[in-house]
Amino acid sequence: MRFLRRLRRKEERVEIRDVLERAMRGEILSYDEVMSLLDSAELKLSKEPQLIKLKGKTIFVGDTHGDLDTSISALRFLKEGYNLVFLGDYVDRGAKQIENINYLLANYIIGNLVLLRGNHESPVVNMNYGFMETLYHVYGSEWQYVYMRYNEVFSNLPYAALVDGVLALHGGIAEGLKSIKQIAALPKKDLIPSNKVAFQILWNDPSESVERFGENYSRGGGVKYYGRAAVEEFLRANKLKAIVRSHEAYPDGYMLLFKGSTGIEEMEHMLISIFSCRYYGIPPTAAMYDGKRMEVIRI
Ligand SMILES: [Mn+2]
Repeated sequence: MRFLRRLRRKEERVEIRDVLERAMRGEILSYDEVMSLLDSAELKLSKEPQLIKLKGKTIFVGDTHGDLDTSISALRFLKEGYNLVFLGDYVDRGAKQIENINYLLANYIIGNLVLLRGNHESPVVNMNYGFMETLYHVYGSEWQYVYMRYNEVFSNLPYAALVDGVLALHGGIAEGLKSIKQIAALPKKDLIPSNKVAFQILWNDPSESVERFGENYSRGGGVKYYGRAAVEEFLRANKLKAIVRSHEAYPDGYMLLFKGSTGIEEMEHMLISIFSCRYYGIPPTAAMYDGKRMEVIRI
């Protein structure tokens, strides 16, 4: 694949600065431009730890799924001095999948936002829910090289972020996950991913109807529901206050689960689920956390 890819490179001279500017304007890039964007993104992402540690006021953004408007709207918080953590699922389903992921990667390359991995940042999912097909329509006979390259880049995205006692990840905690140190030790470049803990971090859903873990048949093999006791024990063992996750579009754009004291103002639940893509008929929602207080915001 690597050899083929090199063969496909044309002689077009690409200035990375122009590529980044075009991506940040939401323009579709040529084959050589997108390859150069992906090279730069991978170079930086490959050095990221699997568990990103941050301090200070932070905005968490849920699934965007091709919703470029939400991503643009969220980026303004960087200028206001917030950390910005996206919880994954940038491609598939929505109207501007390529524009959305390129916009985020370009901003990531020049800035310091955090892009976590979602279950759609994997070829087993994005070959079926729109991203592969979209690349085919835009890049014609070269689609497969671009598609492969995006997924290689996605396999470098970190799985979780830790901000003042709050753990952010796409799906949630996993059966067999006892310590956040295990997250930090997860393998990079795991394309599917094949690691069971990593897979569940991307796929699992919280549920008030199970105590610890139960089969999540609605999502398919290997996916679990995690319940109150699992969350409580995990938070206590890791001296954490709460979990922020995405992955499910609740009608109000967010949902609080597992009532209990967290030590965070405005948050009497141990978990908050947020969703930020406006194509689901829900208000696009994010969470704002300053180390003391958690607030739901519309973006
Ligand atoms: Mn998801």
